[in-house]
Amino acid sequence: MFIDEVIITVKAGDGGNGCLAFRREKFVPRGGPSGGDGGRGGDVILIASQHYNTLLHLRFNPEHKGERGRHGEGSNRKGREGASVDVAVPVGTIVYDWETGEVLHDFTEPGDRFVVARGGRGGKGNARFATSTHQAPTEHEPGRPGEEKRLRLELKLLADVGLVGFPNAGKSTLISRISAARPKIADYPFTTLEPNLGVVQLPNYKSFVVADIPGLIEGAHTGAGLGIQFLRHVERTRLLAHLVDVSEGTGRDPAQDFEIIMTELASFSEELPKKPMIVIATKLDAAQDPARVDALRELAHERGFAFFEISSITGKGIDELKFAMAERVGVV
Ligand SMILES: Nc1nc2c(ncn2[C@@H]2O[C@H](COP(=O)(O)OP(=O)(O)OP(=O)(O)O)[C@@H](O)[C@H]2O)c(=O)[nH]1
Ligand SMILES: [Mg+2]
Repeated sequence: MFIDEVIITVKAGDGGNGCLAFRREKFVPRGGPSGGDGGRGGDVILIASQHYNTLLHLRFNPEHKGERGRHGEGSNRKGREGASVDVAVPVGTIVYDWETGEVLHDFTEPGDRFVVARGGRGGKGNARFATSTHQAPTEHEPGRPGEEKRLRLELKLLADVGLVGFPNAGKSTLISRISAARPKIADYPFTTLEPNLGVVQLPNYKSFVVADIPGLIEGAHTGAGLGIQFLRHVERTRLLAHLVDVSEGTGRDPAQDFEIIMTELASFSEELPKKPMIVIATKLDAAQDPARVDALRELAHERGFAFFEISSITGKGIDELKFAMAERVGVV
């Protein structure tokens, strides 16, 4: 299972209480007020780290607390500040307030820091309340509570290439062919229920990441099939690879399939159809009628998309495709 969402609670440290004290010393009659301020509570800070690719580590560790500030003490001693706590999240994590749904932060750069819960201020000690007409104040404040929040962290898969297409188009088969990913493959629709990531290694020791997501069908944007929410996983890819099954087995027209998917992409967001895209005719080994491939190729070219023909069974076109993807995501 690929974990891409987790709910955590963060609680910054409470401020320490201000102190109530008076200076008491031999030979110093009526020593003034000397209660120190409480220390500030520690923050909870989220930090984007390249050492994590998933949110899994937070799933098993869902509570993070800043240290409480120490109370103020006599002799005007201020309480020590509570230590902050750092929580590492992968680059690409989006932080939502669980209650309001508001986006609090979007981590795009490694090392990016965001104070998600601020520590409470320390209370003032009674020494702070002294004035010329009020020389023996007994007022002192309690520390303020640290912020406490429930957060929903969402990680959009940072894939370079997103595979989209109808169920059974051969998306999972392709990713298993070009990467070490071994998703479930079967001849029924909606085999893939969760996105799969695959790392494609190139001979130049570079690599890129491909995301295989559940298939789309007509009306997916209204909830048909598995819906279109999985498209958020390919929203940030640099390239969409649109797979169209051109074999007769579908009982559908490939050109029409292509249009249906384009409509669904557009219903997800305006940006998605504007992304660089390549069109891939799949299952060439099982396509009898070349006219089906020709029509799709023509349509793709008309729209300005590069067109590829592959068979994941025979291996036809796979290497060229891999290279073309690598080129388009800038790793060759
Ligand atoms: N003949 C032939 N069959 C293929 C080819 N690629 C995939 N298939 C078959 O097509 C069926 C569906 O393949 P999947 O890779 O599971 O398709 P998918 O696009 O991931 O489908 P969903 O996960 O349901 O969206 C399987 O039975 C595969 O064996 C191919 O190049 N040629
Ligand atoms: Mg699949």
